[in-house]
Amino acid sequence: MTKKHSLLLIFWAAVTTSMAQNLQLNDLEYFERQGVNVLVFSNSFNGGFNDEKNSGIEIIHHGVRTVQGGAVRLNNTPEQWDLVPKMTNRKVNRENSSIEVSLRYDDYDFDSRVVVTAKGKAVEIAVWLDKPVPEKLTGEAGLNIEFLPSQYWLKTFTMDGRLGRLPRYATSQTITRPNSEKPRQFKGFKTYDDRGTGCFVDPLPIETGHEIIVATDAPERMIRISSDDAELKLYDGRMLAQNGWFVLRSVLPKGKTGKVVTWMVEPHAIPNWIREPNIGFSQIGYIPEQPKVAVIELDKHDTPQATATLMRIKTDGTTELAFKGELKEWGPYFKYNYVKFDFSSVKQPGVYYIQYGQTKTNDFLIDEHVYDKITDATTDVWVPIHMNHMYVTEGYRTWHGEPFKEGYLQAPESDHFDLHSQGASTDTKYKPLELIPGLNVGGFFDAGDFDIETSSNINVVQNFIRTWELFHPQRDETFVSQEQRYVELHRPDGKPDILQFIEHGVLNLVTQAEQIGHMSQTLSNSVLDNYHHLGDAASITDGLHYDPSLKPYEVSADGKRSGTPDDMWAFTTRNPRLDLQAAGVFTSAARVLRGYNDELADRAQKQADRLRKEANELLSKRPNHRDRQAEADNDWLTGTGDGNYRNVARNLQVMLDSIPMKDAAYKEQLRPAVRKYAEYIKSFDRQNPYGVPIGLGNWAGVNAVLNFGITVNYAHIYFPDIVPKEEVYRVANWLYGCHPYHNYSFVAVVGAARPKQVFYGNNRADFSFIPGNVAPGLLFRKPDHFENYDDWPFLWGQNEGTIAGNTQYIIFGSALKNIVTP
Ligand SMILES: [Ca+2]
Ligand SMILES: [Ca+2]
Ligand SMILES: [Ca+2]
Repeated sequence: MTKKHSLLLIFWAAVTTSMAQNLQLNDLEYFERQGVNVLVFSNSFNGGFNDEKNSGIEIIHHGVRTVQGGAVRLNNTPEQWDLVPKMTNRKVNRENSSIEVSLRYDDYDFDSRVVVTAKGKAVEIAVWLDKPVPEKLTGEAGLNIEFLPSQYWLKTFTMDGRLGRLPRYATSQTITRPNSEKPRQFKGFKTYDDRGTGCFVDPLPIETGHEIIVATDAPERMIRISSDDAELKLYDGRMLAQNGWFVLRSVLPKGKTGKVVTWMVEPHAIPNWIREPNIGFSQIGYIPEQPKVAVIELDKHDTPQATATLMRIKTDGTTELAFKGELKEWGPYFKYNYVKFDFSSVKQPGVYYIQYGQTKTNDFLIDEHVYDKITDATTDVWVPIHMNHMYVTEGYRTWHGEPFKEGYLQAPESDHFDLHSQGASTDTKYKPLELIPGLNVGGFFDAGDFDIETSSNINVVQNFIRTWELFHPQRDETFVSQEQRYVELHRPDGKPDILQFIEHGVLNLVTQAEQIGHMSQTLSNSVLDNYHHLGDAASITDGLHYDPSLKPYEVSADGKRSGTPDDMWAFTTRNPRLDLQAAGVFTSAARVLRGYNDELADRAQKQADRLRKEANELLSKRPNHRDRQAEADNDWLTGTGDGNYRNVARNLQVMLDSIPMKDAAYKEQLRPAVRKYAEYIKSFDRQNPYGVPIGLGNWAGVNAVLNFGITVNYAHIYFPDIVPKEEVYRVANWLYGCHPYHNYSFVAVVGAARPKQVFYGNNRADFSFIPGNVAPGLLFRKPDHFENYDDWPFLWGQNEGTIAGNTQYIIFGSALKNIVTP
């Protein structure tokens, strides 16, 4: 090689290295350098729930999505129900290394463009206007970006050289302004109760200036943002809403067009940063005979080790090598690489941890009894806490008083929030806002909110009935008195808890059928300002009947009525398919409750017969269209078509469930379908390193994973020769820690060494959890990122437990316990 050539090579090597340090627009259409991803509307705002804190310009900083919400917004600190821009266009310009999005607010006929351009290690974010900001929005519309509080609180920052520290709790200052100045919120609803003042609260900035460096004390979080043409203002979004983020914004100037605001944003990158390996394993541990395979998630710049070790912690506290094994490569899945560590050969009961390179896991058990208590926290704690219309107490703590004592009003016509609506007709004998008597009885809170979602409550009762009929759990750890409307945890009362839960669910559903005439869509909040309630459920409403003849906040002389329109509503638009579902569950409930509560069993049977008859009549009047999906599903089972997996699994589940009621010939007929299902189970080993159906939706996929787990369990119970026992551990492994992002258990379950610490329960403002909860799990952010925050509970798509999902978990767990410890 000549000297000239080698110099050229050195020159090119230098250019490539410095290029590699710069942000590059990659094939997945985001800006990337090692340790930093800048996404520009890979995920756009969602119309159903508005600001889910998952959209706009986002930064994934050393593996954690710490910045989002970059967009033109209309508020200093946008709340969930503030308006979000609709993305009307997205253009990727590879020549300029830029991404341009067009944003529109229909409510204000306001269009803007945001152009993000790579400039060395930074991106320039610029707002362009073809027409000036509308009069109504001047001073309100601005370029915003949001920082995840749990990753930024207690970190230092400088603004134009002035020092500060981001606060752990929000205590900055606010002003009030006339409601007329507040930009419209979702469908015209209001997130706040102004207590008759006619004013809304607006936070004041913590700091203002032209250059901010956040997290000067934490290189993995440090970001420098500067603007020559606009003032930067730093706000604390938690002043208005506990799920708010730190917000940096620049108000768009009045009367200007063209490039109106320009920011330079430079996220610091730790040189040659490589993400620490995530060793996925079951935090609940393993029984000696089960397969034991850890899945190790590796940065794409990481070089896989050849081996990993399993260490045993002896009873004297010293450790010894239990097993050293070769790693098997699985390969890439989205942004990471995966290898597997199989230590199935280790069967000696004991306390262990896995060591891979420098990374050690926490310890876990290998023992016969690791699955014994997996449903106890859910049945003994989570479920009774979600019993509506009851006072619920545990030891010294009251979880909530008796909610909604004033009952439920007939909903007027409404295009509502939380995906609810009421049609023009009430479909009942009640006038809009008339009290429907008796509905404040029984039922379960939906999830992190407090409505009774009727179809979910039907699922809940079904799930309990299936659990009861299959396993007859006699567990009695809960005192339930319908007469006293009182529930006490950990106090046995001589009655199996599951029967009491079935009774509680049926009480609400049967009363709906009796009082409304059919099933409601939901019993839910009438006003948005109490829908986001965090605290005692009994304080959501004032407990007094709403009387429109009184002024708001005024109470009648007899103390029974108030002028505050906070009463809950029953949404009653008739849905005969929902009525049929209810009829089905009432029939099973009548069977189960017979001999336990005959009066309720009779009521359930009566409503089952009536609803079935009426629903079938209503449906027969509808135009008759063939159910093509059912046909396709059937084809799948008989091996002649593709079908849809979810339906197939559901249908197979129904067939498996009916085996005990049918003869041997029926069971034999199912063999081909179960064989096909067994192949289907195996197909997940090729789809992803974890071997379960991983969902990519806006709600992480735990329901699909649990459904899968339940069907696998039942297929094994009835056809162990086709679906062997080792298959039943797939879903358990996933739930209890063998999954991407981190290795914490998604279930706040008894026995797990490291459960998740925060969930989106109704106590989420305390960064806590309700024991026994199951998180939705890994939320997929386009184009290639899985996420489950364990320091920030507020994203429901990854952290909210639901009553239907958690009772589904009880079936899954009961079946698994039954299989592994007969
Ligand atoms: Ca709800
Ligand atoms: Ca009991
Ligand atoms: Ca009230």
